[in-house]
Amino acid sequence: MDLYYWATPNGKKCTIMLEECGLPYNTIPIDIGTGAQFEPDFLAISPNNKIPVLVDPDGPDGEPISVNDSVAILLYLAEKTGRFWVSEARARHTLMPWLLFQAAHIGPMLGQNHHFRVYAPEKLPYAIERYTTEAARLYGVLNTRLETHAWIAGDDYGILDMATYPWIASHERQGQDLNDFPAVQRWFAACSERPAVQRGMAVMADRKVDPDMDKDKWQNLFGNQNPSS
Ligand SMILES: N[C@@H](CCC(=O)N[C@@H](CS)C(=O)NCC(=O)O)C(=O)O
Repeated sequence: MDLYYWATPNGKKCTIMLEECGLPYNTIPIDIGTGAQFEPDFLAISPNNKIPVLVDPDGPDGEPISVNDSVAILLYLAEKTGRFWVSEARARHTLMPWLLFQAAHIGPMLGQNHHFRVYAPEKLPYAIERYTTEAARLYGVLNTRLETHAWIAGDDYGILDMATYPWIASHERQGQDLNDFPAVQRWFAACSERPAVQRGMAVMADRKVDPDMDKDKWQNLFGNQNPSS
């Protein structure tokens, strides 16, 4: 399988899952700082010009398939391998809202928080305050869940933990102190101990987005422009 990747939280979710499943994979770097996400070949498999994308030569019908979006990739791999998934209906309907909580809240809000705290050329107090407060609220929601459950979905470690962990890994840059969220801290330590999580987080770690990127890179990533148009 080929994973089109850059070392960001959404990319790392997938390397963690591939490592957890013991699946062989190639990582194909898509340098989102140089605008590689806008190249026509990449847009053909990623219409929203984002990493990650997984290309599996052996899709469900035996034909190649490409899957874009990190959560869709986690679900794809869980279905393909039968691992880190819950087949029982009640457990699945408990997992899905939390998976959407990750996709719709944890990722986008912590991403915006990160943007205004780290990458914005102008430090806007209103935006920093808004997203840091929202991040703290989300950490609180997670903390309440983890006070009564070992893992986010319940008793078992799974794709929900893999989806959330790489975002929480940047807690300091999001202005959050894990001492304020003891259950998240306990869960974070438990995830961190897993060898597959360590391997997944380390993939191309030297290729992460540089907070001190130059103007061109900044424009590619945040300028809302398609450099190829
Ligand atoms: N919902 C998508 C979001 C993916 C996403 O935001 N990818 C970022 C890196 S983490 C990206 O490719 N950014 C490039 C750009 O916006 O031009 C997912 O979970 O995969």
